[in-house]
Amino acid sequence: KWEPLKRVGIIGVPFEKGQTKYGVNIAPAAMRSAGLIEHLKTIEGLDIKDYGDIDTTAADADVEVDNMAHLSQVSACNKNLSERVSQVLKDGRIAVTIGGDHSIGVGTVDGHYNVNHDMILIWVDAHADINTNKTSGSGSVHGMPVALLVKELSDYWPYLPTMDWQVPKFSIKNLGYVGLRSVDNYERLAIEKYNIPTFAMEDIEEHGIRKSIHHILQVLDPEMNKPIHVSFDIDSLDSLEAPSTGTPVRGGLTLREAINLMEIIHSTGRLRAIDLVEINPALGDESDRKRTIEAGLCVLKAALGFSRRGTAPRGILDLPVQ
Ligand code: 6HN
Ligand code: MN
Ligand code: MN
Repeated sequence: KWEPLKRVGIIGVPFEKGQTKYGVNIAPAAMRSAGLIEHLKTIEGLDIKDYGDIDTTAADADVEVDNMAHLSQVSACNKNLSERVSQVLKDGRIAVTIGGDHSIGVGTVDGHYNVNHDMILIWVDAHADINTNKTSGSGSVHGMPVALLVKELSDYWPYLPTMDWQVPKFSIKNLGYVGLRSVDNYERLAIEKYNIPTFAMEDIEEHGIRKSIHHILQVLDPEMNKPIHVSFDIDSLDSLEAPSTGTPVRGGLTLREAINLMEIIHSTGRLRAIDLVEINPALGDESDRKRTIEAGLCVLKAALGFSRRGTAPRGILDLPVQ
């Protein structure tokens, strides 16, 4: 019943206020100048529309929430982003969002949920990003998007000025994790309390990436009938594969594992939104930057149907004769 969608919409989100390091905001421009669109065009039959960048220039309004930096700017960016993601999906396209730091997951998932209430969310990350302002050690919102999104945690937040547009409606029961290896104490408590299907690196060692993602999909959607949202933090990859990122952690996914993960998700035909976040081209040297951007491109291509086996020319049955 489900066939991979051949139409995609690209959204850039040059946003960095969910964390403290300069440079993650230039990733959409860096990805575009590295040939993002041209790379995706190598995928047979893919129809690509670029929706441009989200306006992320809101001034910092005077809102004070304890241990939560730049909330009003995070909020303004995500509100715009949520609307854009909904629009892309209503246009019948897969929403491909290039961040920006991971606080933008609030807007992408909110915008997706508003169109597809039955969506499931696969969070691919070294981190769980499920801190509240009470449990966070950093006060950076990029460590909090999952906790902001799920309705089960709404009682654990204070009133958040400027965030009235975002009523958490997504259920934590529709969330799974892949790639975790740096999880804070209360994040682990939340994973256990809500029994979130989680394949941390040691579980991936045990089962392999293929069984890991099949297991998550089986738990979240046994009928195999729900739209999939993948929020892919580039730091899920080992920092040797993707060094240019703000919170690198050694011992992560190989690029081969991440590509295979995305190939499997593509093959379901149910991928409707993918976020690629936390690439920071200002960190590391030229070779780090190039390697990280290339890794991101490989992940996106695999998600959108690029075949490592190659693709024969369409409608042609034989080699050309002399
Ligand atoms: N990311 N758990 C740490 C924190 O500050 O809450 C790290 C978060 C990293 C967030 O990589 O998207
Ligand atoms: Mn993250
Ligand atoms: Mn991360």
